[in-house]
Amino acid sequence: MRIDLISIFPEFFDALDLSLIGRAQEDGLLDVRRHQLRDYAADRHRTVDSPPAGGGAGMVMKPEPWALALESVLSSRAAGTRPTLIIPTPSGEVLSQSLAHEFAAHEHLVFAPGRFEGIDERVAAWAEDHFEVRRVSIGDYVLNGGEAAVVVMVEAIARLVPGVIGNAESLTEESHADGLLEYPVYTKPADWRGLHVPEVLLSGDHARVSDWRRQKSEERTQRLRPDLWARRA
Ligand code: JFT
Repeated sequence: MRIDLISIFPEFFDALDLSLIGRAQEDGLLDVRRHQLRDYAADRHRTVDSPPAGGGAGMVMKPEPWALALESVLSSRAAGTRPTLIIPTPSGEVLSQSLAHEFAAHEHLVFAPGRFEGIDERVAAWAEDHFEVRRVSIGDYVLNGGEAAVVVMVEAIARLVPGVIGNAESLTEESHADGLLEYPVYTKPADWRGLHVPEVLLSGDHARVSDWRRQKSEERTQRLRPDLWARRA
């Protein structure tokens, strides 16, 4: 999978070189490319923002640097392909595990995280001619810009690309895969500071263990996430 990240803070994405996603890049499963939006500005001050049309507080991102940066990505894409452009915005569709799965099946994702009061709306309109454009939010709280949201989205999506997670079982057993929360987990020692690992987990009876885990997952989901329980698979 190819991933392009365009931002005035490309260093924000250094965290993606760590751990699982970093290994997947070394293994050639992921090709992550960062771009400095200011490299596509027209003036010597490398200006990317401008006052909002209609007035009001703050600044808005100018459309032309975005178009030039996106055109540069398009010129380096696989011939005849239509990449998906993901624009983080508080007003987008909210990221879910099923949306992450959908994006993980795409061959080329381009992320356009902005700053200030947002990106001139015409960038998304113009991009429709070249990309599948998606406006996505990571949840109902306010960030100062799209970069932190992109780190979250890339981590959620990239780990679903075949081969990125070595043990495919850990994908099917995890939280949200079946609409249930995780069961509690323990390790050695069996008695730690007077707190004990549940006896069933030491029994060696795999059927009892899996029944217990399913029961704990269901209890937790009903108690902590009645919204998930109502819509479970
Ligand atoms: C916030 C954001 C997401 C997501 C992109 C851009 C500017 C600051 C801002 C905040 C409130 C209203 C602008 C962004 C997000 C989320 C994404 C931008 N801002 N207007 N905030 N919260 N879940 N994705 Cl561009």
